[in-house]
Amino acid sequence: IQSQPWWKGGIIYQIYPRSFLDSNGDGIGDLQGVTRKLPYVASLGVDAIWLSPFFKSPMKDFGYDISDYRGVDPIFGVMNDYRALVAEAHRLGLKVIIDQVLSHTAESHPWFEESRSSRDNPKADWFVWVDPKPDGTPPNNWLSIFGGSAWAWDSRRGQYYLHNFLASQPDLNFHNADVRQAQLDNMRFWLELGADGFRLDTVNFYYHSQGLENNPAVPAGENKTFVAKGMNPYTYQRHVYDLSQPENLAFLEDLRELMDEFPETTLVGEIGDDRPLERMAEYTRGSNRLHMAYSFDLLSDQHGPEWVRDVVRRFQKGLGDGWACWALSNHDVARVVSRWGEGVEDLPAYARVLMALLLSLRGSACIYQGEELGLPEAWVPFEALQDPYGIQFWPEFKGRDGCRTPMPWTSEDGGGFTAGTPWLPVDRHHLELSVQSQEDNPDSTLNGVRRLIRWRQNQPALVQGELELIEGTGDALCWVRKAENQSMLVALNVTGRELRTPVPCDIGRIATGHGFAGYIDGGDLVLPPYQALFAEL
Ligand code: TEU
Ligand code: CA
Repeated sequence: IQSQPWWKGGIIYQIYPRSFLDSNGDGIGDLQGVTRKLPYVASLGVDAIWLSPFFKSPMKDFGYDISDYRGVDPIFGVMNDYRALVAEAHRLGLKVIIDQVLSHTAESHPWFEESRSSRDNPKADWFVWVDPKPDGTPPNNWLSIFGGSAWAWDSRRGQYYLHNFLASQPDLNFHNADVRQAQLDNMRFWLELGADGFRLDTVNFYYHSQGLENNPAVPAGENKTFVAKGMNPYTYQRHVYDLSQPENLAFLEDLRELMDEFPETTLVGEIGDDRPLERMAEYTRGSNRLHMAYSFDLLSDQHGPEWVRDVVRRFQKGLGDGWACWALSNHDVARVVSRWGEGVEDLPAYARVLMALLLSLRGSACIYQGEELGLPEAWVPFEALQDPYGIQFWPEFKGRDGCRTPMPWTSEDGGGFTAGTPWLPVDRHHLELSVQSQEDNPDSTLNGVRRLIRWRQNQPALVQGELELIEGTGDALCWVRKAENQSMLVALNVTGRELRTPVPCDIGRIATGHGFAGYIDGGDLVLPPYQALFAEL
C-alpha cells in the first residue's frame, strides 16, 4: 500500500459545508463548523475530505457560481478559517480536496461584469458571446441542463452569451488563452495554501465548438444522457458540440503539469457526457491528464445486481489503465438508500452492504456526508425548496434539496446542526439516525461502516488490486481483486433474499473483521439478505 499514491484506492468523504455544522447560529453551515467535526470524519478512517465550494458567491447555485475564486464567502467564514481547517485536517492525517468550478463564473464575477460592458473591453472575449440569428433567435439549439436555451440575451452588447447551467452562470471561453492562464493561476493560489487536490466541476464543459453547430437529436431507442431524468429536454440531444471538445485534452495536460509541481496532489474530474466511460478512459489514460474520473454510473436510478454487474463489466473492459472514483450519493442526486431502496425493509443493512459495494470496486470512493449513517432522502416540501433546478422541474423531479439537508448530529429537534433556523429543514426521520444515536451502538450503521473501512484499509487487494468479474453467480455479485501480495474474492448480496451459489473460485482463508455474515456451506457460498463474504485466494 505504501508504494501507491494515497488517492489511488483512497476513500474521500464529501462535505457540503452549508449543511455540515453551523458554528454561529445563522442557520448555514460554515468552515469553523467543518473544522470542529473533522475528528469525527477522521474517526471514520477515510483518507481525505472533499469540500464543496466555499468561495465568494451570490449562491444562486449554492456556491457553484463563483464571484471570487480566491476568496472565502463571508457566509462560510474568512481565509483564516480555511487555513485552520486545512491545518486541523492535516494534523488528523486527512488530505483536503477542494472544488474548482472553472467552466463558468457567477454573473456578478468582475470578469463577466467587464465582459458584458461592451464589445471591445479587454475581457470582451472571456465569455462566449454570439450575435442573434437574423430573426433574433439564439445561434443554435444548445440547451441548458437547468432548463431552456443555453443562450441568454444581454441587451447592452446586443448579443447572446452561453450558459450550460443557470443564466447566472455564464460560461467562460476556454478558447481564450488568458482565460486558461487565469484559472491555472487561481488553482496555484490554493495549491500554495496547502490544498491536496481538486474536484473539477464539469471538467468536460470547458470548451465548446466554435462552429456552433446544432446538436443532433438522440436517435430513437438509444441511451439518453447522463442527466437521468427523461423530463429534462436536455436529454433529447446528443451533446456533440457544446461539450467534450478535443481541445480540452491539451488543457488537462496543462492542469496536470501544474499539479505535478506539488507532490502527492490529485485531480478528480466530474465528467457528464453521452459516452462517459470512453471520456473517463481518455481523461485518465497515462500519467499526464487527470488522476481520477468521477463516475456517474452508480448515481443512477437504475440499480440491482444486474445493473451493478453490467457497470463493473463495462469498466473492466473499457477503462484501460485509467482510474475511476466511485460514488453512490452526492449533493446532486437522491440519497442512495432511497433512490435504490424502494421496498427494502432493512434499510440499515442495505446501507451497509452498499458501502461494502462502494469500497470493493476497483477505484477510489467518495462517501457523501450522512451516507455513513444510512440516511434516506429527506422530504422537502415545495415551499421550503432552495434548489433552482428543483424549482424549475417540480414535481416530476424533486430537485437536489432532499440530499442537502443538515447533518443530524444529535437526536434533539434541529439535530444539533444549528442554534438558529436551518436553511433547509432537518428531516425528522434523520433524527433517529443521528450520529449521537448511533455512536454508542456497536451494531449501528455508523459503527458498521467504521469497522468495514478500518478493515478495508489493510487489504491491499481491495485498495489497489485489479478486478476480475466472475460471471454466472446469479444475483450474487462476485469478483476477485488481485494485488501483488494479496488476492481476494468479494461476494455481495444487495437483495433482500438469501442467495446461494457454488463457491465460484478456489478460496483459502475466509476474511473476518469486516462485520459481514456470508458463509460457506459445503460447496456453496451463502449470502443472507444484504450480507457479504470476503475470502483470500
Ligand atoms: O454538476 C454537473 C451536472 O452535470 C449536474 O448538473 C447534474 O447533471 C445534476 O445536478 C443532476 O442532478 C456540477 C455540480 O455538482 C452541481 O451541483 C452544479 O449545479 C453544476 O455542476 C453546475 O456547476
Ligand atoms: Ca453559519
